[in-house]
This record gives sequence, C-alpha cells and structure tokens, in this order.
Amino acid sequence: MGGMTTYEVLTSGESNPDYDAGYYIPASIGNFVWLDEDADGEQDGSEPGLQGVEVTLTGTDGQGNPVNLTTTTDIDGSYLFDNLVPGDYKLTFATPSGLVTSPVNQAGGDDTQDSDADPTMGGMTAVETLTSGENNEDYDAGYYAGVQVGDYVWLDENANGVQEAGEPGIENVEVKLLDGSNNPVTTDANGNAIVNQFTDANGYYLFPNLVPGVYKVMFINPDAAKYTLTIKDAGTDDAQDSDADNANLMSDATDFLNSGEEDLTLDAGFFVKAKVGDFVWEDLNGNGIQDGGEPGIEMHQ
Ligand SMILES: [Ca+2]
Ligand SMILES: [Ca+2]
Ligand SMILES: [Ca+2]
Ligand SMILES: [Ca+2]
Repeated sequence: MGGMTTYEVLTSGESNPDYDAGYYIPASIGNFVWLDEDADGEQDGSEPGLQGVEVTLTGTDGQGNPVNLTTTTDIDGSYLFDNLVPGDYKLTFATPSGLVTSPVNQAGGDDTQDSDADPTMGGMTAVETLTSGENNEDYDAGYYAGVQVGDYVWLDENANGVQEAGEPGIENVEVKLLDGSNNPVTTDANGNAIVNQFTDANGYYLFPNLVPGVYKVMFINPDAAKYTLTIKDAGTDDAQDSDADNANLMSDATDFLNSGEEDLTLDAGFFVKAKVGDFVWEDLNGNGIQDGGEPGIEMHQ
C-alpha cells in the first residue's frame, strides 16, 4: 500500500497516538572461502581464495519466514548474501572435492581471520542473528589438500649409499610415521587411523592424505641378522640417497609440507654383509690341490 495506513475517523476531541511506522535496513552476511595452505585454520596473507565453492544460507527471518538460499564463491573466493530481512541464519559450506575442512574457530579467537565451517557438523556454522543494517563479513571457510611422504627402501648392493640402476627394492619393510618431535602420527587429514606401512614388492611405501606439517619416518630393519643399514646422505641427490640414521633408523624431518605438497625422498638402503673364506690345509703331496685326506690346519695365535 506504499506505506499507507488504514482509514481512521477522528472524532471531536480525539487524540490518537497509535499511528506509527517501523523500518529496518536490510542485512548481509559473507564473505570468504580460502585455501588454508598450512591447515592452521587462520587466513594468512598469501593464502588464496577458492572459487566455485557452494554456500547455502538457511534460517528464519524476523517475520517468521523460512529462508534457503544458495550461491557460489567468486574467483577471489568471496561470496555474499545481501538484502536479507534481519533474522536468525546459519551457513553451510560444501566441501570442495578432494579438499579437507580446516579446524574451526582458530586464529586466536579472531573471528575475522578464522574458519567458521565446522567439519564435525558437515561444514555448518553457528547461528548468527543479523540485525537491521548489519553487514557481517566474518563467516569464512578454509580448506586444504592432504600432503604425503614416502617412498622407497632398496638393497644397496655396493653399499655406497646411492640408489643405482640394478639395485632392487626390498619388500615388506615396516615404516612408521612420526611428527617433527618424534611422536607417532595417529590420524590422517580425514581423521582416519594411520597404521605402519610395509614396502610393496618393488620396495615402495607411502603415507598419503596427511595434514600439512613436518614429518619423519622410521624404518624397521626387516632382518637384523641379515641386513645392515647403509650410509646416510651419500652423494648430492636427496632423491637417490638413504635417509635413515644409523642410531635410530629415523630420517631427518621434512620441510613444512603445505597443502597438496609431498616429500618422496625419505628412503633407506640396506646391504647384506659379504663373506670371504674359507680353507687352509696341509698339502701333503705338495701338488697345490686339495686332495682327499689332506687335513685342514688349525691356526693358533
Ligand atoms: Ca593458514
Ligand atoms: Ca569467522
Ligand atoms: Ca648403491
Ligand atoms: Ca633421500
């Protein structure tokens, strides 16, 4: 009715104070989905936005109407639901394919710099009450890709510490995953349990889909009576050397692996000790041949 009231008949002497008008300013909520490269749940300066992530707004506006709207993030990772009636709303971020949701409510409690999508709630945020004119840009979501470490145990036939053509892998060697402080790593980026890996028929192992961070591995000598660990860090190519320390069979720590990175240079070489021998005898007839009946000589020091 264009802001028109009903028709009121004013009678003689009437003073009617009941004709009022209320207004609100539309509200908005947004605004950022980003690649959390170090998986700390904080928006660091160099971390880019993620395009094409689906965001759904649900709730009830102040007039009791249910609201259900969906949008996708722009090329810079931004999104916005605007022109909203003030009310109670929450957002649900659809996890992009192949990525993992960052931890919620980090960044030292700074709501402008954290991630608000709760991975235990399917990417849903808490409920936000938007008031008249509120432009809330603090509803953000971070995602990262898992990292991986590996990948090889081999028979260092010439014991020079370098992986060379013709030197085969060793199958079924057990490898443990440790963090940078030598503690066992128990879960992957999706919260699944990590078990020790065993090298395959070609000597390869892999710990995939890990939370970005620093890792070490520890190799278990498959047969200590047979195998000796080769020398560490021989040569100049980290991809072709052995990384296990002789004292504890642990590698050095990797660099910090950011979202999607890998370090496949964590390798270990073992060799089998060579033997020489084995007979000194009394050559009774002096012909230089070990004839039957010619006895061995026991040497005494
Ligand atoms: Ca971060
Ligand atoms: Ca926030
Ligand atoms: Ca070698
Ligand atoms: Ca290496």
